[in-house]
Amino acid sequence: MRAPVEHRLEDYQSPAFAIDDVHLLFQLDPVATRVTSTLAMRRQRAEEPLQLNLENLVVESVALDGIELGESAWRIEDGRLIIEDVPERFTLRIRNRINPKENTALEGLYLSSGNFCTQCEAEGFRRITPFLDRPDVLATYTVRIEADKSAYPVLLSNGNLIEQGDLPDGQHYALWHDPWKKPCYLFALVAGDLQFIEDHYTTAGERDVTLRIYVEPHNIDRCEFAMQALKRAMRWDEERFGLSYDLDVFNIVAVDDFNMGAMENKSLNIFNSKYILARPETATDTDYEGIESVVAHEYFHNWTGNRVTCRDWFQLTLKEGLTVFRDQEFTADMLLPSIKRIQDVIHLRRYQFPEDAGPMAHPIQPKSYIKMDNFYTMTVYEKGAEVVRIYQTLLGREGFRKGMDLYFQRHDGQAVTVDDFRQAMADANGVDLSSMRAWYDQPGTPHVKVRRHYDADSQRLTLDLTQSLPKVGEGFTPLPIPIRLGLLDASGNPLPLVVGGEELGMEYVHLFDTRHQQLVLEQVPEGAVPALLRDFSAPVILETDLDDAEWALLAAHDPDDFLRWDALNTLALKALMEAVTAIERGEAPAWPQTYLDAVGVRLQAALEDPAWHALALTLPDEVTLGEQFETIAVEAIHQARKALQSELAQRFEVQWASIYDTLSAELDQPYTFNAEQYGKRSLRTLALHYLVQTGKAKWIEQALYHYQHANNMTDRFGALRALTGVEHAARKTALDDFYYRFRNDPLVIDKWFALQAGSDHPHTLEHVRMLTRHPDFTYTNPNRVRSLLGVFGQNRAAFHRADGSGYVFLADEILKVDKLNPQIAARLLSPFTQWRRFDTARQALMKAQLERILQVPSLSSNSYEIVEKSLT
Ligand code: 0A1
Ligand code: ZN
Repeated sequence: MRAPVEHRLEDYQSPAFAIDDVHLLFQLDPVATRVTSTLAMRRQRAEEPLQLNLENLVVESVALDGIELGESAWRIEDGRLIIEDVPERFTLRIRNRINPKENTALEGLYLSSGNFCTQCEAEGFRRITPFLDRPDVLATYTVRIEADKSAYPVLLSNGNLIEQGDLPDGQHYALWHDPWKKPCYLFALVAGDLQFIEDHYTTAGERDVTLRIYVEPHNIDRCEFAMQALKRAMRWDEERFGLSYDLDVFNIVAVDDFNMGAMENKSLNIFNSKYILARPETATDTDYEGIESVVAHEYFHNWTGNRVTCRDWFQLTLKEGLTVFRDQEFTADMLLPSIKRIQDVIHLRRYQFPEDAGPMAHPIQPKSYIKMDNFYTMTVYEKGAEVVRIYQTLLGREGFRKGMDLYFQRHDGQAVTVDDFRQAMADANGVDLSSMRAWYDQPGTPHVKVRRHYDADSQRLTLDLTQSLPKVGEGFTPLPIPIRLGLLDASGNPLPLVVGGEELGMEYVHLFDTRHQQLVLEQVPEGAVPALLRDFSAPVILETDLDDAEWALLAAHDPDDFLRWDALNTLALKALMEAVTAIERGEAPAWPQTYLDAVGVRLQAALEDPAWHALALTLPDEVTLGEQFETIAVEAIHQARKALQSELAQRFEVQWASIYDTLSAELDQPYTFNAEQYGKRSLRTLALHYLVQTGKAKWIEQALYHYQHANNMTDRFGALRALTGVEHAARKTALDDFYYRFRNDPLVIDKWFALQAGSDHPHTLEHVRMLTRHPDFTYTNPNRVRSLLGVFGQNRAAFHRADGSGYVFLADEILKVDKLNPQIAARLLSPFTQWRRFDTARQALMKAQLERILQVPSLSSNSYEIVEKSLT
């Protein structure tokens, strides 16, 4: 194996050549596509040879200013086409061949369901034609596509359609021109047998934009929701950020085989069909929510990513952190702001915190990489969004908007860095934000420790704040951490905050930006409780000295929806942690009365706010619970959570049943995806889960009835999920029925695979092994692979079986995937990266698999990077 090259931020050099204009001719053929590229180039640095990136393609000819170059004038070396001698300005014409059908990596030009499509981010364009494949080379593109007319009636690329027509031999062509300069990672091409739905949007500046969504013909009745979501996103971006669309057409294409969620190619977004297709009978509320936010996310990239792009890939969070923040704010406005924030925090703690504590931890601006694909991470995206949110928390919404306006004013049409973004925020508000740099340079989740000292005589409550960054250690640079706080009296009434004699209102944001600080709150009555980190104002782990009664007070009374949720969640976590310790000692868990009472109170009020209560009454997942311990006790954690679930089920059976019945009556209406129904369905499904957990036959039968009579996928799948956890004939009845009902619907069959892979049934490993041989399983479709193998890797009980058989199985499967699609294989490796967190026996078993994988001579550099970093 060739030693993989590490790319480092500190080595950045501006490009030696500019490409101002690109003409591409595609003569499409599944196994031998001919690409002719004509590049208008300009030297920017003296005495350097021209070096174009290339991968997996055959160069047939090279011509400079119209003159064919002999074989001695150019050479191919280490993934580069090198031409030693070129003038100041010149036109380069390259002809090359590619094989889309063989392209199972799904980067560059490939086939999905027989249609051509492309994926160029991050470095896929070099698999199409030799190029300066880097985001700081911006050019205008004109693209001519030629293909068989009957097989590929639709031909699409970026920008505007200039011309189309027929050619001899049943061929036809289309000519597209994109007037906006763009980096090659935003190039796209689609050719296939597709149908579209069309709609229009009129921008604030009166531009009429034609909107189309293209899908395979049998999916044409599932696009309407995505179209409406797109229009909502377009309006929202005008209202919130003053940003309008900048072309007359906006096209979306949905394909079944896609490595990620979707891609923001200029005016031709390509989507994983999972994030477009929806009908009530086939998509759950969660699917609808995902569609709305991904459609918005890709659309928002038109400004944050496309109009202003990244100088290099180390700046990825510049576009991704910012665009995730924007889609979070959008979804919050469309759904319910507090619900969205809680969901995002659950997600961050479940996926990003472990990444940030593990061997793949990296700053939101990584400093080096082997394969850029490996850095499309929860850290760059979700923690990156939290860091953008910090600007808004510090500057206020208006100040943040001013910063955004200045950012676009300064940098429209440029490829810039995260420092340019920070500077725009600072300059627009006349403040110094240089300390924010610390968030970009250091990995790891910061810890904030709070200790209280109350002096009754002076009525002062001193908060002793300490921050640390365990991942970096003693030498860390302090981070600016905004702490949004309030204060409640002993009966839960809000109190005004007084600091340094100044009255600051009922809530304020304290900027904690040193290692250690004391915050003295004045005029504080005895028994008052501080409410810290409202709205989760920073991505940190908070360690306080609050006792259970104080958490319960916050859970019952804090005005902040997030903090009330977090308080109850903290009580649940504490109860579960004690239970884990008890189980490890061989004792039965005892549940704290304060927690049980708090749950009882919530159940009384649940129907007043179903969406919030559905989140509040869901127990922390096993991974988040495991994060609380140095060593993850797989079995004890699993048992503790099961035990608490069944305790809450039995103790509150009457309440769950009443919630279930009331909501069933209220939900007896046609399905619509809206916040109200969403909340009610979530809570009703949760109630059903708890009822099934009682183990009583009547509730299992009820769940089966619920499954059979559902008029939408949310309810049907909710009931099915409840049933897959039980040992009862109803389990098989429902699973079989589900398969036959939806066997022709791949996105639903993905759910069927995922459900079995994630089940806590004792035989999950055997089921998953069998499912890899199921006729509907395939290693070439990323959604299917993720549904089965990705979900299995996240299944604590099944993957971490004590005998190590789960590890051997998954390692074998990853090696199969690695040969076909390295990006997906590298992602499947993620559960292995956590090996140091488990007991010594499991550590050894996991490590042995990592070492075995590393020995494979043909291992991809994607997988190599993950395995190698995990072992060192
Ligand atoms: N930029 C897209 C995500 C994306 C990233 C990489 C891809 O291939 C390696 C594909 C898509 C987004 O943020 O939506
Ligand atoms: Zn994105």
